[in-house]
Amino acid sequence: MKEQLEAIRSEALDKIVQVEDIKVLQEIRVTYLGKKGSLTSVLKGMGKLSKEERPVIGEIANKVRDAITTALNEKIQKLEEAALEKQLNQETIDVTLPGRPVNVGGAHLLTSIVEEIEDLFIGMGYEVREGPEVETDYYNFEALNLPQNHPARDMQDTFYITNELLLRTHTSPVQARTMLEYKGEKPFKMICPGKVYRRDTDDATHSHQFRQIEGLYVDENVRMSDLKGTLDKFAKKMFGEDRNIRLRPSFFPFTEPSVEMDISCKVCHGEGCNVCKGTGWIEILGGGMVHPKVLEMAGYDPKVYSGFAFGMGTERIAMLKYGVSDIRAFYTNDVRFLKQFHQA
Ligand code: 2U9
Repeated sequence: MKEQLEAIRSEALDKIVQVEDIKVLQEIRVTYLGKKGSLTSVLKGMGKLSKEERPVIGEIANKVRDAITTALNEKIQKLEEAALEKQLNQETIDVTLPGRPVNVGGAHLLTSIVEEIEDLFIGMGYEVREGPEVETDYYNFEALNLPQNHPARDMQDTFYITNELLLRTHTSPVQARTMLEYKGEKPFKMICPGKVYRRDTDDATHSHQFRQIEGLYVDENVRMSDLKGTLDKFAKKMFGEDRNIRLRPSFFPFTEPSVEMDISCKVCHGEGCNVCKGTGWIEILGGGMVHPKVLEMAGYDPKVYSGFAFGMGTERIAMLKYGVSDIRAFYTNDVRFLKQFHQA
């Protein structure tokens, strides 16, 4: 029996040394140590041994079982470690490899310009307001002192939807709505950026859809000098502290008196050159004191309140600031054009 046990030990250990597969090792465990395994069947025959032999053989059998178990466990552990090592090596990440570049977009130039102008006016106490692009004839024209038969109401200039509804031709109805909301009682400062629509033929300087930013300040004792100071601040912040402004008389139905504002040419500083067509000045926006009729229609007493208003084309501001010569570049979205204005 002793010889049998020794044979089992050496056969099992030989196999364990040779096998390189965990599954096969588990099968070896069953073959030698399982319920029907060869070691177990030898032990079953121990009943036939004498009293003296039994503990001796029992001890040998235990040693054989321990030797096989230890050899199996060690080999399985060794194979598992090797498998893990192999997997870790395969999954190694080289952190020194350069990353794949990610295409990062950026704000459209017009969006950036609007945000810049908003920040500037918010800093001067203005609120930013928006309103509908489909407007009523009343808010777009009537409330702004553009009565029936006024030439600006012409079908040639306005996209009418019905007799009463139209695509707004300016952002001024947002201001009319705000004044009505404040019921003729509250002084306020507001700007309203937004899209407007006009029946123009598109070319380098015209678009049937463009953007405006308009401003309105209503309070007691608002004067033309307040408008001039505000617009001077705007022009210098937007185009550079070395730029000057001038106001020229003009006409708008909703302001009286009305003005147009020029800034000094950045190329010739007022001397006259090609850029400013020899005048030394470039027109950038319009404005004026709110017409008493407009104040009155919106519920503000023109004897108590006065106000100034101004309006500018956002695209025009962007074109002048960045030297863009064709307004259509803003809408065709060629990334080569757009990318130039992305901040790093
Ligand atoms: C209310 C009262 C007055 C808004 C004004 C202008 C002058 C102006 C143009 C500039 C270029 C429009 O984009 S553009 O074609 N705008 O010159 N806008 S005053 O005046 C208002 C608005 C609302 C209640």
